[in-house]
Amino acid sequence: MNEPLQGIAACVEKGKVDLNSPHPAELSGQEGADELTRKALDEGISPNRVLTEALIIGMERVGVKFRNHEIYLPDVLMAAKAMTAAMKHLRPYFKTGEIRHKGVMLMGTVAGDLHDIGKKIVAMFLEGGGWEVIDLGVDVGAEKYLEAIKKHKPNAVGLSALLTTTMINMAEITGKIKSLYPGVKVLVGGAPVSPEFARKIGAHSYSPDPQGALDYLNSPLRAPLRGDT
Ligand code: B1M
Repeated sequence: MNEPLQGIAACVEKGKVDLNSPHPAELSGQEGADELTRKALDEGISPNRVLTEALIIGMERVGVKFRNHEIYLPDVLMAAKAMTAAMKHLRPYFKTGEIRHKGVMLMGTVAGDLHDIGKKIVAMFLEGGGWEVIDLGVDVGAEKYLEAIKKHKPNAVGLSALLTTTMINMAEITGKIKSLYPGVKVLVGGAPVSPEFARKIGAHSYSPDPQGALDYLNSPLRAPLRGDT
């Protein structure tokens, strides 16, 4: 990997947003993901290389460390912030078609549930992994998912729930999506959700964390439920 790309990947991994950001202390006073991404593009490095050889690599490292409990939620949030700062320079190239997303993913927290922090983190990971993510917000019922599928024609839909009383709503939403749009994959997650529950409601995949959701999307949409033997 060339030096500017290595620098950007390291900024995402360490959550170094820009020159003025005090975090992490060891990079204080140095340029962050924001400035390094702008410079890389100005030097003629293709936006696609910045995405695939720097941002995605940085976020992958974060995902693996988070899964292995080597880093914690605040570190992930800082990494996502750094990635967002870099992504703002890449957005125009997505619009011109110069870089293409791997696919489209709809994300929402299911009906009755207002918890959105985890869902947003998953969305940021997927975006950092090269997917276009359309976030439908919280308290999303079957009808809203179905309308959005019709409009955006996603490859996959992600359902998040944090309450034992709302995770049951995943069953109806999953059933309707599968019967009306059999080509669309349904991924479920959130603290109370388990592989057994996901299997019971017929979801295509379950992941306890953002990296697992990304791995599933990147695995030609054929991965078995995590937890399967
Ligand atoms: Co709520 N709340 N809350 N709450 N709240 C919990 C979830 C609870 C466990 C607290 C407790 O009692 N110990 C409990 C649920 C109990 C249960 O159902 N068994 C609870 C309750 C009861 C409630 C209310 C009912 C309280 C009340 O009013 N009496 C109420 C419900 C409101 C509603 O939704 N209708 C309520 C309200 C709230 C706040 C609004 C105050 C706030 C939410 C703010 C917001 O999101 N904007 C809140 C919060 C913050 C929490 C806790 C403290 C933290 C949740 C969180 O953000 N975790 C939580 C207790 C706890 O977890 N310690 C709690 C951090 C987040 C990064 O993790 O969301 O798990 P998480 O997401 C992870 C993974 O699960 C996974 O990846 C994420 C990143 O690692 N993941 C996916 C998530 N979605 C995924 C989807 C995927 C794949 C992976 O694929 C599609």
